[in-house]
Amino acid sequence: MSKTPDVFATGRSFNEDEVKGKTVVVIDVLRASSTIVTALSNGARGVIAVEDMGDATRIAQNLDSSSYLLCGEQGGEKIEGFHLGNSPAEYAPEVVKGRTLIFNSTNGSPTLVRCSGAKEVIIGCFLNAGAVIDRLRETEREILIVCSGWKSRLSFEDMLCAGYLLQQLIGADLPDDAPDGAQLASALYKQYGKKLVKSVERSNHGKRLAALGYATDIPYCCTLDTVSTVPVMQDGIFTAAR
Ligand code: 3SL
Repeated sequence: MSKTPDVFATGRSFNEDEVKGKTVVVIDVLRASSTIVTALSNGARGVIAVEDMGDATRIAQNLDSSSYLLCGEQGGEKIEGFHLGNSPAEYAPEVVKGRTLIFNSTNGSPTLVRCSGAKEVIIGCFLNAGAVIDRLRETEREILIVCSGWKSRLSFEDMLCAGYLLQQLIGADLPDDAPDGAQLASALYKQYGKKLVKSVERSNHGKRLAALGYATDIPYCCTLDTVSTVPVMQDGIFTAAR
């Protein structure tokens, strides 16, 4: 690893050229990155992230209907006509095994699409943080951590996860020349990392999800280092690297 990774606060706060030649970790703790990591760890064949529902249905038209599932959310709820929503609890092995998931969500999947020009795109969250760190330690490339955020705004839980990755990768104190985004994420994790679930429950999106009836997704998505699957993009499809 060459220098302290920068942290972009939202999926909109960068120019797509900025990711070129780099290893990019995309985070959407609540819930796209946690759901995709869970799905691949439970045997999904691959995940195609798309920008909108139109792209999802266009891709599906060219696939055998038994081979894929249309997945994702709008306003946190399953999209009408889709097979699955965006709760990781829906992505059990018996549901996803061997299937290609065509995945559309409000912030996570468009952010993945915006990062697709990077040399390497991987998906990170609290669940697979340890495995992501192991992979990042091996790269010589510049690393960027991209938080999906919420509709061009910063999300507390994504910045917190970025801070956790930095702490594991570099240590509790970053060098003085670390970029502001990294300093902020690191300071946030120092302040709130010990009360992860409670602080994420208090976040804007934590409250939104609880109001929609998905409160139990929050402690699940805040579980540290339980999954060894690292989704890595190749030819537009995320598959599981272990
Ligand atoms: O914005 C996203 O990509 C989603 O993860 C949001 S939600 O948690 O499904 O509401």
